[in-house]
Amino acid sequence: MLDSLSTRLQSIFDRLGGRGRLTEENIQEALREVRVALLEADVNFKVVRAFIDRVREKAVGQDVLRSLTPAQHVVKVVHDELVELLGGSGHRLTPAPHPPTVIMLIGLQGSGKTTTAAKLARWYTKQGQHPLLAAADTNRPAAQDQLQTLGGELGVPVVGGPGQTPLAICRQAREDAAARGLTPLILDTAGRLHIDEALLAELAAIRKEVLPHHVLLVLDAMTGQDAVTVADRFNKAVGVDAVILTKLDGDARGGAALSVRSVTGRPIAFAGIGEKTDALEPFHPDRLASRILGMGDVLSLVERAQEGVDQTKAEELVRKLREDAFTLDDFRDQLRQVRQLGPLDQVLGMLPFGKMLRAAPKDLTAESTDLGRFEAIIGSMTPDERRSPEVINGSRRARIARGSGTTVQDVNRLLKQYAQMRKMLKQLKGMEGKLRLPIPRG
Ligand SMILES: Nc1nc2c(ncn2[C@@H]2O[C@H](COP(=O)(O)OP(=O)(O)O)[C@@H](O)[C@H]2O)c(=O)[nH]1
Ligand SMILES: [Mg+2]
Repeated sequence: MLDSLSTRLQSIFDRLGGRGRLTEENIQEALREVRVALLEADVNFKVVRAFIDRVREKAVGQDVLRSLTPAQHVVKVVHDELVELLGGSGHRLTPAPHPPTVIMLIGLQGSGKTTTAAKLARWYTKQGQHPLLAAADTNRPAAQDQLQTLGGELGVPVVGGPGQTPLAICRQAREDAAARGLTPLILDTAGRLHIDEALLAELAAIRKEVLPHHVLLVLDAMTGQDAVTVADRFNKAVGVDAVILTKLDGDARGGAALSVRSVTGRPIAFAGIGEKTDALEPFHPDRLASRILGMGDVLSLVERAQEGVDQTKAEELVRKLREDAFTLDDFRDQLRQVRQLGPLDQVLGMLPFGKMLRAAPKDLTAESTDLGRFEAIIGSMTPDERRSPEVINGSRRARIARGSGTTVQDVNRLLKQYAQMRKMLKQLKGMEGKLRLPIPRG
């Protein structure tokens, strides 16, 4: 997520932190580099200018230079201004006083509306609600089928079929939702490759008649600066209450994410971070700012962990890491849990040291595919071997391989990866004290 911008900024601040004493000129120079990094990330130039001005005002003062850790101070100022730029405290969709809450998704073709409609349905289902999806994209024949399929997978009802106009589908859907006690109602509308007046008129008519509580513009983060122009047009013609940024998992340069709030004045409500229906997150400006600056997004990870991972196990793991008592049993649990959290790459991106881990030995990141084999291997070890893997000599390896239907090479590979993981965890522990807290929080 915004990887290249993130790498650039982190290297600028690493260099700044690496100089002993800072002069005002050092800071000015770093800010010039930040400016270039933002422009190259396709952030709107006016936004960049205002951003750098604000940071400069706060970061280039005697107070900063005299503080013990001027570089950290500068990072903190940049972090805080990034949070502001991304929308401050974030934006939540308030439920309507009388259900159904109606959410209308609009945006260009391919921006991710239909996928996002399904993601939202899943998200609200997880919150204990019973949503209804309306397939109001009659432009492409396959669009309604696409939503029907996704709704079917999620167990969420979908209304709207061929032969009805978009307006009729939305109107009918609203009545259905009220009658069946379903909320929120999520309207998936048609898009075009480019904005055209007919589309805007159709959407404006739906808005006027169906009166959605939240009109959400679905924006593809990969479109960079253009996204901002698109947002402006939709906002003027239809009215936009908030934005959902999709495809933040891709190598989006970040321009849209960082500009859209300040150019349109509309907050970002959710972020799409993958193609599957679970890849949607409420947008938290402070978390993304921390991620961009390499401070990790431990909070999002914890939230996911709470969804998928056994809490007591997680706590036990932390204790074991502290006591350096990480056994093969723990290794197996760990592999299982990591797999539940999502693709390893996404998970690592949320950790403060995720970037470093991503550079870790290749075969370690291939672990999820080996999971079944690993489970079998660990399963045919004795409890003793699992607790103290150093007792596993050559003949034991052969026995374990036979017992698990694998080869001695597989057993060796597992033991090697376990050793690597232990080593990495130890390093992490050692680094944490030094690197984890560059910024005083709050
Ligand atoms: N990687 C990624 N792909 C996405 C995301 N959201 C949507 N997509 C993909 O973008 C393409 C267009 O999505 P779709 O929902 O059909 O767009 P629509 O035309 O606006 O309805 C599909 O291939 C989706 O799988 C996202 O957050 N991340
Ligand atoms: Mg669609």
